Amino acid sequence: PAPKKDGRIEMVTYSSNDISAEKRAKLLLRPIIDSSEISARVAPIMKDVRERGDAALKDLTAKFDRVNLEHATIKAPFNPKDMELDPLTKAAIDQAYDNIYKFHDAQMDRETLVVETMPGVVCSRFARPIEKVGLYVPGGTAILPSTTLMLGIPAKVAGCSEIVIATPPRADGTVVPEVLYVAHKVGASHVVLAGGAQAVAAMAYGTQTVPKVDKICGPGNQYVTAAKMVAQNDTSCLVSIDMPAGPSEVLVIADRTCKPSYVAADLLSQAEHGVDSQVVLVAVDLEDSILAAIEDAIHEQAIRLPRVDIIRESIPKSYTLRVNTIDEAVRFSNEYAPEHLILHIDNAARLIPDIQHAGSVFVGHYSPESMGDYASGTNHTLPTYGYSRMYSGVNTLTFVKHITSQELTAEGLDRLGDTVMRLAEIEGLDAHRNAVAIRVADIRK
Ligand code: HSO
Ligand code: ZN
Repeated sequence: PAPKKDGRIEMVTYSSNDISAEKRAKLLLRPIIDSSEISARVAPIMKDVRERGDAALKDLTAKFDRVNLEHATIKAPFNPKDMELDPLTKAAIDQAYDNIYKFHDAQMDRETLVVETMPGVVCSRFARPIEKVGLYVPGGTAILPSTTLMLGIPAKVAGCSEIVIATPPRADGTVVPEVLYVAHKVGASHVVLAGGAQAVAAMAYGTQTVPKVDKICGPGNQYVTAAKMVAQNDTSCLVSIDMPAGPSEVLVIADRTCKPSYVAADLLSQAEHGVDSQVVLVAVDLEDSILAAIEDAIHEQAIRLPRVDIIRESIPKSYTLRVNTIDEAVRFSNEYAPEHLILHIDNAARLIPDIQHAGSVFVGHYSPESMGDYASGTNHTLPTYGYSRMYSGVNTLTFVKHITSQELTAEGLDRLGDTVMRLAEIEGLDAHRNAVAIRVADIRK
């Protein structure tokens, strides 16, 4: 049932002392996404864009976004008038850009790795940029220049030769100036005025005006995610993606040293993203009065927020789990594998060695997620839905691939030749054996 408009905004509370194993297992789950049903819905949209290109893109934007566009794509150089910003906004974007650039530049793999595995057998590995990348910047309920920074900067640092950005147009058919300004700063060649599966299809297959890309990155709703998966599985377009995505999440661990108003503020910053945001508070041995103070602060802060209507839906779906020890909290967090993990405890850094799964960790009372969402330097495009068990967030290496190489001397071939000939024999691959034997015969003459 929809929560009452004037009702108290609160999370459900459980205690690890009295929940069943089944209930605990349920708390670790995310809402079920029926990907086959969504894939079936995006398939015809993608086929249309593939077949009719820009015409389909414009028709679909008219249909889904109710915007009629003359051109579906803007090409660089962008019109300075379309990216005019007030000085404070520009300064904020520039400072965020600089920090994100610094952190991502330090991640770049510029040195060739060289290992002589045996005398005369030298193996190397070096990075090369993925040439053409497509960056999806969602529109929807918020404008997201920050996401343009988070995707564009690592692509630029990696040295991608073509950066294409897709983002839904505003009602008047223009691009958000903040997004265009960042597109300009990261050196994007094209901005595609489209959202949803149609935008993904345009970048995956290419159109008359949209270059076909090699990899598509960026967050999006279920349709965007499904379209990325469909494209990735379609060998005819030869495209990869960053990672699967679900609704955004935060798990907060708070103990008696926490400041209730800070905890509430952090929970709400996640809850305001969308009605499906996942918000979890793991309360470690908290007195009832501290938990009550957090709950009061959630309500009091929430009712003053412009996005309170979203929060009225997301917070009641969220929960607090009371646990007895920090160890128990960390164990639960590792099993949940959150996108964001915030540690509201003194000396929080001591927990880092025990953290096994999380997209990004916010350590201590003065590290709200908002800092990483915008400007500290870390990336905010992170694995959700429990995928932080095996995926990294977007980073500079998202936009490169590695090539290995080897060079053997005659001595190296001689030393290792018998081993390779023996292994080729075992596999019954005589041509492989011969490629070694023919050389070894010369060397050993
Ligand atoms: N927390 C979001 C990213 C974001 N926050 C963008 C504000 N703007 C998903 O990680
Ligand atoms: Zn956020």
